Amino acid sequence: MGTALIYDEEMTKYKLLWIDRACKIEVPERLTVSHDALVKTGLADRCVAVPVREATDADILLVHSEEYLEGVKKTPYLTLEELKEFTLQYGDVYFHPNIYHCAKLAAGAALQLVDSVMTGKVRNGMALVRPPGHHSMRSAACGFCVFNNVAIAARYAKQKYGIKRVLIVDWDVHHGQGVQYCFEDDPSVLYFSWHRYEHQKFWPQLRDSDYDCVGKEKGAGFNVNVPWNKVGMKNSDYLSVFCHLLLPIAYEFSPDLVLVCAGFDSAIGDPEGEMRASPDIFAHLTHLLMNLAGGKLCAVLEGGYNLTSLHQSVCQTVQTLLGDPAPRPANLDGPCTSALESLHCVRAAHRQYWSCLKHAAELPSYDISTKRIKLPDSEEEEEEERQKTGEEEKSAEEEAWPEPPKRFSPPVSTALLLPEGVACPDGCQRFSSSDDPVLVNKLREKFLVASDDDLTTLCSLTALVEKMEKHEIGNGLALVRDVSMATVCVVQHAATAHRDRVLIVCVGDASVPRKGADDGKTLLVQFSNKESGEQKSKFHIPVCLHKGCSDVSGFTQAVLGLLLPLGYEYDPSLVLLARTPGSGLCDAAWQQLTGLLQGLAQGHTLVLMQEAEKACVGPTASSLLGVAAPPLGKLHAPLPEDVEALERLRLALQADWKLLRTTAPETGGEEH
Ligand code: Q9C
Ligand code: ZN
Repeated sequence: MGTALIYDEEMTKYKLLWIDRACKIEVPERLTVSHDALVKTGLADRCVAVPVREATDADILLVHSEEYLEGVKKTPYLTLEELKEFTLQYGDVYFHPNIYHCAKLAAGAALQLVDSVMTGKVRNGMALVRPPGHHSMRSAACGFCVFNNVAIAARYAKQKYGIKRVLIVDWDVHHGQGVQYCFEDDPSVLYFSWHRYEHQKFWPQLRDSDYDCVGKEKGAGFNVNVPWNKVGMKNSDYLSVFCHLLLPIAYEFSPDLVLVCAGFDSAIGDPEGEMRASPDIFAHLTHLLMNLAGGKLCAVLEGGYNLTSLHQSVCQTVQTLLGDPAPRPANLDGPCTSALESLHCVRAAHRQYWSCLKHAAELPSYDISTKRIKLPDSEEEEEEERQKTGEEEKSAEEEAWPEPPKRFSPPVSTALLLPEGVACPDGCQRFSSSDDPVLVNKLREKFLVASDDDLTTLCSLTALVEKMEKHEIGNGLALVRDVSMATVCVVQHAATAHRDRVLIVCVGDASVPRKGADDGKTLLVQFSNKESGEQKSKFHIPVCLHKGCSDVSGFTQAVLGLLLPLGYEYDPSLVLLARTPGSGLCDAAWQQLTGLLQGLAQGHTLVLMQEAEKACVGPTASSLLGVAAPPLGKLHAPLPEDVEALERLRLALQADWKLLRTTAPETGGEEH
């Protein structure tokens, strides 16, 4: 199943017709450079081109008032002076004789995307649109937005397809207040937004954008705001919020559809956002959402004003939607203090609504720098303030950043090493290697108890890992007699062949000897129900769940809040996922794990399963091929003893692993 790309040149055919400092960045080239880049990289060709359509009055009225629609309808016939006048009612937006037409196409594009995904024509997709939508309100244009494309799409999807829950992820650097206002009392639409806030000093300067605006009445808990109080947020800050806030809530919510307000002004180089996340972070943000809602994800362009960072980010997003492995994320040096303060506050504000956050710390008692500041009351005061703080008109300093790393999509996606008589699922390659007698002898010396059959398997495994190193094969699955022996063999091979780091994830009680293995070349995370006593090393992390992995909620919590951040910070070049019988893990949770882990190590995951687990070959192979895992359903509260144990573990490890932090150090320093 493919990826839809929706674009129409018509949406480049309006522009700012007068001088307006606030609006001059919203240019037609935003769309042309994005689309050109998709064409030039060959990504556009790999997508299913879906035509736009005009949203109908009925579509638009799902969100907007009749008076407002009627007003906008007249704009094509206004003179320049009248257009300026019309524009003046609203903030930071401009009108043009062709913008009504484009706004109908933008909203219609979002609806076409929803239709393509909901009818199963494609798995997911992206719509490149202008004007953007998330600031526009029931009766007002705002922030370059005319109609609220994504809000309309959410209402439309619920109405037309009868779906119960929609998740809207707004990773644009501005707060989509229009989306918030539309759904703030509606528990069926969960709205998440992070945004530059600076204690309410940044546009749109709303009290409503702060972390304590959690939704109203029945919708309380279904509006999640992450205010950034400093500029310069980086990859670590974004990933921390995903792992410790958005994903746990999203999995608990269990959406039927994910809509993304995909603005890229949150990337480095953007003059509005002034953040420092690299364009390739969007590959990870996208990937991390792709196993929700059975993979039904619709991304709709919002902001993004640095043309270079914009097209790079768009390509990263689309390439990930197409299923190509994400590049290894760079510079994950942990979240900054200000980001941690924000994260802490949001988690505290939402702990009463989400069982995954029950254990989150309460609001910080120290003098939080997230306190709101007094806004200047008048423009004169504002000017005074500016002079005091020496804030000059910022010269558009051109920031340089490296091109996003090359993304490999190996000629063979998934190779399986299966005993004779076990069928190879469609789409995978059955892996066979001829025995290399020299290697067999070497292995025989190391594995004295190995049978001839075992040695053949180990030999093939070694060859498989080598092909993964060379990016000839993406990922693999081996069904073996002895998972522990196979794990040791792969790790030993990986250690000698210049593999820098291997993340070993064990589900069940495979015993992996750790003698002299705490040199950082491997990180072992083991899920089981065996109490293991003291934490011994930062590179050996036993995760004990009372019912093993059979409690899906506890397991999911451990994967999202512990394994993923550890994995991202460790940044392995290979992930070994070993599974032994009796783990109690259901197929859906296993597939979620397999899917999520492929965001690491450029998708190089090698799954090792005991022969007795052969019923699981099909589901595993499908996850490795990039098919979205089935939803886990709405999650109940995890066992309190598991939550406590996980929290203890996280606290114990956060000195060594910065991505595990969810609160700022008490000093609340000013430094980044
Ligand atoms: N420098 C979108 O990204 N101007 N809209 C703010 C403060 C309005 C952004 C001025 C920015 C609107 C969709
Ligand atoms: Zn924006």
